[in-house]
Amino acid sequence: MAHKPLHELTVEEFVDGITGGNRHLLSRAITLVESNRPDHEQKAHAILDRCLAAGRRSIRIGITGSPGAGKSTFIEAFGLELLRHGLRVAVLAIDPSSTRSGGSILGDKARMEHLSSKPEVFIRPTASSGYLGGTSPRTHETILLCEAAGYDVIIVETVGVGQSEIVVNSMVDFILLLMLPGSGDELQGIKRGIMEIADAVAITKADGERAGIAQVSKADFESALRLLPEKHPGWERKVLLTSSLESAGIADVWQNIREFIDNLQLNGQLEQMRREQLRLLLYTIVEDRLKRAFFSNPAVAAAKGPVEQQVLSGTLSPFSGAMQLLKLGSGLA
Ligand SMILES: Nc1nc2c(ncn2[C@@H]2O[C@H](COP(=O)(O)OP(=O)(O)O)[C@@H](O)[C@H]2O)c(=O)[nH]1
Ligand SMILES: [Mg+2]
Repeated sequence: MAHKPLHELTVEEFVDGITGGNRHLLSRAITLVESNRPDHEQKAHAILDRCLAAGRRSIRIGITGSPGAGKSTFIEAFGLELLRHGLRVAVLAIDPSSTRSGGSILGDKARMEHLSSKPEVFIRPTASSGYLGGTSPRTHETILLCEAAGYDVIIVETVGVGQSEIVVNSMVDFILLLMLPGSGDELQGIKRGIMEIADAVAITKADGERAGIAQVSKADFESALRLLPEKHPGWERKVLLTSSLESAGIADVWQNIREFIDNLQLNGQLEQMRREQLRLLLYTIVEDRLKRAFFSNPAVAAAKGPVEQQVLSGTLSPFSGAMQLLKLGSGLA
């Protein structure tokens, strides 16, 4: 492709393009955000600063659940529902396995076939680049770019591996947890942490022979949710039955999210939540920068292997090892 190299486009060209709805430039700006090159990063942040100043707002929805829970298929049906309401939709599909194979992303694209062909829709598969569960400050920055591009609803798909949802929780307004029919027994274990951050649960694939068991799961999850502490005071978390294949219950999910947003807007919680998101982004960026600066320090890079070996062989304690590295890095110890 005969694109101008990224560095040749000015910040103004990027910002005008993004805010003017140019999907190609939005995509290239996201590539800058994801780049590790210092000049790219600098440019990305200049673009982000200008984009934030545009002050556009969206509804940000996190969709989480185990692999195979039906997230991508749900987003296809849900996205089409949003289009019927005249909304523009951005989808950030984050897949931790994508760095290795790329295969699952292709699968996701296929599952969002109708959605991805619409001009009002922007779909961006995002490689996790080593972050737990695939979310990073970059995901948040990408959300901000999509917002500046005028997308009304931004959907972030993450695989439910535990920690990633907690991170996503800091950048979206609403978290929808997708669960398979008959998964009620998972309520005892690891899924509890994820349940605590969900604003609603959708039982997926409630069609065909699974319809009956989906009803049972709905009741299981409803009672489990009642036992959890409130996430947002005054918001009662619902369990909804959905079938993406039959487009059933999809409109109810959107209705539920609208109610949630209206509810939080009325009592000022939405504003508070947005401020909290910015506060967390501030510190996430600081931590991310410190960490990268530290590990890219040549002295640290050289000592890391040997120190690690000594810790593993028991000749050095992890604490002393950490201090050695920190001293080499920046005198932080
Ligand atoms: N019967 C039925 N199957 C579904 C439904 N939604 C998804 N599936 C199937 O479940 C599998 C996993 O779906 P996918 O969306 O890729 O799940 P993800 O890994 O959570 O993104 C696919 O084979 C889908 O065709 C549904 O509503 N009903
Ligand atoms: Mg998927």
